[in-house]
Amino acid sequence: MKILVVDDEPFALRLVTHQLGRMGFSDVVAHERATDALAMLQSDAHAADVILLDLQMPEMDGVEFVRHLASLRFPGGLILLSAEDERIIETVRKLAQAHSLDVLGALHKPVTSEQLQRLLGGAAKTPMRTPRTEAKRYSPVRLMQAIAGGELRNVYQPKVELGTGRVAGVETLVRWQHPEDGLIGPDQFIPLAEEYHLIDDLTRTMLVKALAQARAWAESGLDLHIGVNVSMDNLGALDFPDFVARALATAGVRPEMLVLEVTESRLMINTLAALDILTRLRLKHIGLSIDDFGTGHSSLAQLRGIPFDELKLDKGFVHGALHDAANRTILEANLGMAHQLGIRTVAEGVEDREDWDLLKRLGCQLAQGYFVARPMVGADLPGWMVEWDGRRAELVAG
Ligand code: G
Ligand code: G
Ligand code: MN
Repeated sequence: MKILVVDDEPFALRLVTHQLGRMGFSDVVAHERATDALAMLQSDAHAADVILLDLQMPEMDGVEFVRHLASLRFPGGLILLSAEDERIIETVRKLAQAHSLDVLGALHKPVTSEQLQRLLGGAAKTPMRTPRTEAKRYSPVRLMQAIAGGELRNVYQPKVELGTGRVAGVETLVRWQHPEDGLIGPDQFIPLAEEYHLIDDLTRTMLVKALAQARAWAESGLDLHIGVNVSMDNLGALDFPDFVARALATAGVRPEMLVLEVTESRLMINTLAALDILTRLRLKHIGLSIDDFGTGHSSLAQLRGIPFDELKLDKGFVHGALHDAANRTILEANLGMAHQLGIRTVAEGVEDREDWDLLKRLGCQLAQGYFVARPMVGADLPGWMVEWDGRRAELVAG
């Protein structure tokens, strides 16, 4: 295994190289200057299987180095080393992972041989990643055909009350059933739809289907809120509230049962129009939810300006929050604030029992996530509810 160590401190560099040598790693290259290490990788991205990277360096710091590694699509493993605060190391780790780098671990300096052994032992077992293939890019014309030709499908993910286990509603999520490529997730076509002004057609198509589904559930005795995602770009068409009102009337669904989940995915282009539209939706008693709350896109300023009645805590803060003091603090603060504003709270990304118990203890009202259920086709919901009834009692007790 070829190991590259990058650290501006000659002493630290010698120490780690020595530790690696004693552990039996002989193919070690050490660089005091990040630029030299980078030059080596630029000529051959496979020059190292694992990089041990110090974060605090004068010429080029670890964050810059990570950015260069990402643009080189470095396929090997990365171990971060730093004497900085744990939270700084964690942030760089997340950044590197977001760049799709294979982060083996992050260590606080000085590192012990045991720590190195553990991380490098793991690296030896997992083969090098093949560089990720770029997501396929569809043409706007193809997407337009898909929308018009009914290739988009709705799936539904339950939102349940943490206090009682009652199923309160669902969120509608779109999928593209592509005849050749199979099932495609929204990340691969929503941005395209926004860019080419197809999002209005897409949203309206989904909404009509979701309302028909809500009506069918209501007729079989299931009284469920139905959430539909709305992009900020939908809020430029001033007839949107009227369209929604007509669609509700046609389907025979009460406006109170619909919740539009708004994410600010791109910069708000026309703020005044958006405010006009959101306010008119509220006047029609349609529910408004602020989605992905806590991320850069959705923030406090919007809570003040727009009459939201539901707040969705972003999954990035939810899963694993029990073991992350910063995320727990953010959750508590946001829940307290929503409570004072009289806004219903939903935690997204509840993936395990620990997440469930924590959110319940913190007084969050609704939970959504893999722990409860994955998104499913509408016909599967009644069957899932039977199964859920079996799990429910135990989760609610205690
Ligand atoms: O479904 P997934 O599980 O992969 O959703 C990924 C993202 O796509 C989420 O942020 C969700 O809000 C968004 N999304 C899903 N369906 C729709 C939709 O119908 N319209 C819009 N605008 N976004 C959607
Ligand atoms: O609208 P939005 O981003 O918030 O939609 C929710 C997204 O999160 C969808 O892509 C959905 O498939 C996904 N999702 C739902 N439950 C979970 C979960 O428990 N964990 C994770 N990581 N993603 C989830
Ligand atoms: Mn959503």
